[in-house]
Amino acid sequence: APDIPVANVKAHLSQFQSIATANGGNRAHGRTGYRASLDYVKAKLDAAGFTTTIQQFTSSSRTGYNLIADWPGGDTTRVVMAGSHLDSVTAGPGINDNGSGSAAVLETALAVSRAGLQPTRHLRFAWWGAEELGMVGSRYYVNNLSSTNRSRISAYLNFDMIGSPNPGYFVYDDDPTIEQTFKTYFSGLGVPTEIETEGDGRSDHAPFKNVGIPVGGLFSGADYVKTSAQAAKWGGTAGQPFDRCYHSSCDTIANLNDTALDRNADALAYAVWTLSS
Ligand code: DTR
Ligand code: CA
Ligand code: ZN
Ligand code: ZN
Ligand code: ZN
Repeated sequence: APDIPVANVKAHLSQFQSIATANGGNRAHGRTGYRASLDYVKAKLDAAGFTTTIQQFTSSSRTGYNLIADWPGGDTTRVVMAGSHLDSVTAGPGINDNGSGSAAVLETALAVSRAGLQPTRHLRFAWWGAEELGMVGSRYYVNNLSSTNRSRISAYLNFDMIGSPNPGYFVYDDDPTIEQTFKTYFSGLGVPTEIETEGDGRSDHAPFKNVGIPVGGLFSGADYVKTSAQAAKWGGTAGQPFDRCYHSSCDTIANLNDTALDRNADALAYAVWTLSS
């Protein structure tokens, strides 16, 4: 798998920051900043040769949107998906939550295009709307899959908060094969990981898991506090939250740890390359 340039990921995050600033300070469901974020991501993918689809839904009497991007080719009876929610809370620009996941998934998709990757399995990328309202967009997507199309999804990888300023390195403990793929990558870096336990039912992998699709993902921590043992192995500050700006107005472009963002983006690419061939 290629190295994902963290500068490219940060460039997308700067765009999300500018979009929030130009749209009332957020990128929340039903607000102009959300659709502007989606239009930015879609334009990049269209230019890179993806087949993009916007899926519309209603939540809290406002229109929401999922963006689905298919990389042409591969065995469409075996689909590997990677996704992240694109919406923020109304309190702020949502750069770590979840611009970080959205930007890393976007840059990985663009790396697939740059490489002209021809995976054995079909690759599909997704940016979900209205996760903050209760995983509304991802649930809508899963609920609207035919049973045939649902059975064709062999893996869903989720990335929700992967650049936390006081980062931990958590790997979802759901599907063992997917978990091992991520753990192999991080052990190659010499970075210890912990299993992600608090998140089941709290992000967009839940609707996929609920219908029996193998899921996995990465997480750098939210409002929980980093222990001294965790600070000893990961650095950062014990006794402080992994992200003290979680769901706050200070979740801006300054609310990131670039090393965590870089490592997680590279792990994302490694998993996409490995699991799709
Ligand atoms: N609920 C997510 C943030 C979140 C909190 N714990 C986890 C665990 C795994 C993934 C995500 C999360 C949100 O606020 O978007
Ligand atoms: Ca990198
Ligand atoms: Zn959130
Ligand atoms: Zn989130
Ligand atoms: Zn889990």
